[in-house]
Amino acid sequence: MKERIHLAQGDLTEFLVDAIVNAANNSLLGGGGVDGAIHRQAGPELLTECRSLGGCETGDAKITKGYSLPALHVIHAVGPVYRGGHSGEAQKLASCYKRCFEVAAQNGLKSLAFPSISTGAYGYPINEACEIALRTSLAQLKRFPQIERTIFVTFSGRDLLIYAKQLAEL
Ligand code: AR6
Repeated sequence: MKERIHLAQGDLTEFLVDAIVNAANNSLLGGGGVDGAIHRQAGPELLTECRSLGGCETGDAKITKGYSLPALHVIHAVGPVYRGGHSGEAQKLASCYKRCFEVAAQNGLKSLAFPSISTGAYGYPINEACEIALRTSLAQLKRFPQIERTIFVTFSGRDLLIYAKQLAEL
């Protein structure tokens, strides 16, 4: 399964894959961080489609087209705000990744690129979030052999090293 996981450092909005995953909020109407970057690159049609979706629960994900992005689609996932770790955050974050794979499979997608969901504005500690991201994704890749390529894209070199270390240890 691990051979279908790749790591990269850079700007998620530049990746040419079937879908990039957005670290969105419940409104799905845009924000800062990777969400802001995705909306800027995709153009205003993305917001128009997002308005029609009626928001999204924490731990769930919804798909749109990618518009002016190189990626064909955007899967908007809503991660939990980190409140110390005893408010179901781990389960909600795992659910986010799981739902992204389910939505990707339902739409016949073969390649996905993820940001590190919840680890920016939402404050999730990177080490814990990274372990959840990798473990959940490995389990989902087992379920969905048709998903050929999953890339975890980190903004910082430090985060990339954490992903590389944890992936090697799995
Ligand atoms: N490419 C790759 N990674 C990025 C990029 C990018 N262009 N920009 C930021 N990151 P965040 P969250 C990294 O805050 O914590 C928004 O306002 C960033 O360094 O984007 O899930 C939404 O609307 C961090 O490692 O998402 C929500 O309200 C990771 O992406 C809220 O923020 C996630 O940081 C969601 O917060």
